[in-house]
Amino acid sequence: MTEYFKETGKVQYEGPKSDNPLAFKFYDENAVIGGKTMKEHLRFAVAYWHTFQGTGSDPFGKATMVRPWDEISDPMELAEAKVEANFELCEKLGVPYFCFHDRDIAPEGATLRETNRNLDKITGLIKKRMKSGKVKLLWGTANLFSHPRYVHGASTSCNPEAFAYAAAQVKKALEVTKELGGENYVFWGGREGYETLLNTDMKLELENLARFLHMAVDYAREIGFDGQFLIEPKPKEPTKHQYDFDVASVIGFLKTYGLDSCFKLNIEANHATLAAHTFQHELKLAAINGMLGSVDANRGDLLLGWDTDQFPTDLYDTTLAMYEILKAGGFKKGGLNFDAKVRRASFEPLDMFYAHIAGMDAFAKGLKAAHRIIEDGKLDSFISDRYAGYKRGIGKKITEGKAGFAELEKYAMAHDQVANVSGRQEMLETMLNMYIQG
Ligand code: XUL
Ligand code: CO
Repeated sequence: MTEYFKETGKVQYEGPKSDNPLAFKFYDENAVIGGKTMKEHLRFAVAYWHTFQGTGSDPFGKATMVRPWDEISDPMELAEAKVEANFELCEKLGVPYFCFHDRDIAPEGATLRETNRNLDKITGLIKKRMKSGKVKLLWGTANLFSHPRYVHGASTSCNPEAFAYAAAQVKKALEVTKELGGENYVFWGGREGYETLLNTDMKLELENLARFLHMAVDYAREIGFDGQFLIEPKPKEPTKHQYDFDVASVIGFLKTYGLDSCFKLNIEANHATLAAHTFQHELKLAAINGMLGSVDANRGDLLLGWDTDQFPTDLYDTTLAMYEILKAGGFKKGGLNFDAKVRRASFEPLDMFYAHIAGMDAFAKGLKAAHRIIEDGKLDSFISDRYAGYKRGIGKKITEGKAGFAELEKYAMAHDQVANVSGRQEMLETMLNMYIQG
């Protein structure tokens, strides 16, 4: 078997004092935190698209990535090489999962039939490599946005032929995901949005999107796929307005069309910030609605208005994300998928290792800090004390639905000097710093 990443062996945990950039400082997969190992808590996944399909090209320049499979020109041979490279990378990093789009793992053929044959062949190869059980599939999805047939969208296209093709593609992607034991199936609305309402029937497009998702749910039942369906919100890019804008709009959409019991959300950090929310906001909103499914772990750049998909290294973000995830009971089927790419100038294969190690360590540190916050209980009790008024007197009547405007007016007439106490934001931010510093 070819070894693709010869510069690195299995990445080891060396602890916080190590200065070896190819070792973990905080991620010790067997360390137990709150009754679960770090590996069980964090459920890391490698994203096939960025890691094995990313070239470093941007609108201003060509590919820069130097990869050990660069010499292979036959598309199927290349796909096979990438399968081997994926398992080698995951095993060396100790990442237990990977995620893919159908078109990441196998090339399109001249016809849909040939494309499906390519996919079957690579699926067979992946299945063989998965036998050791070390690396599993967190989720599969279909790429319904790259090919020009999806120029007007897929399930929200004005063209029913594109709708039908997308249905055939998702049908096959569901079969492949099931075959590989995928724990979830993701819908990210690639081009499901619009550029201008001057040419768009928004009502029909939204209804068709809902019809499409119902068809997927029905088909999953038919074939016995019991993975979790996930929707990944994003407000813009590639379309000006994406229908799955943010957590709030997706929950509203799912409820409107009777899909809320079949879906949870896959929250991506950079998509949250593009929607002008924090990552924590999106996680919290999904969690309090019982819809926190999985996470695309990355980060954006506050100075840039697009999806930079950087590896997550901000400890405030990882701590607050893990705080929300732990408060929601931890991941069930979901995990932390590094939907992240190395920068264009980080073009050597070794950079892929540095990047994943950085992300894994940042989340391990975040997990530890979040666990301390919860164990300590000070933050939780601060919040519960802040709302304690709703546990007694008039507050209790409000939350129990026992007071209306007339009674509240009577109360306010008798208590018209409203007294408040400080929100103590700066004190709490200092506490957060202390938890992160450990
Ligand atoms: C695009 C994005 C996708 C989804 C899967 O911004 O995040 O890669 O995660 O289609
Ligand atoms: Co994503």
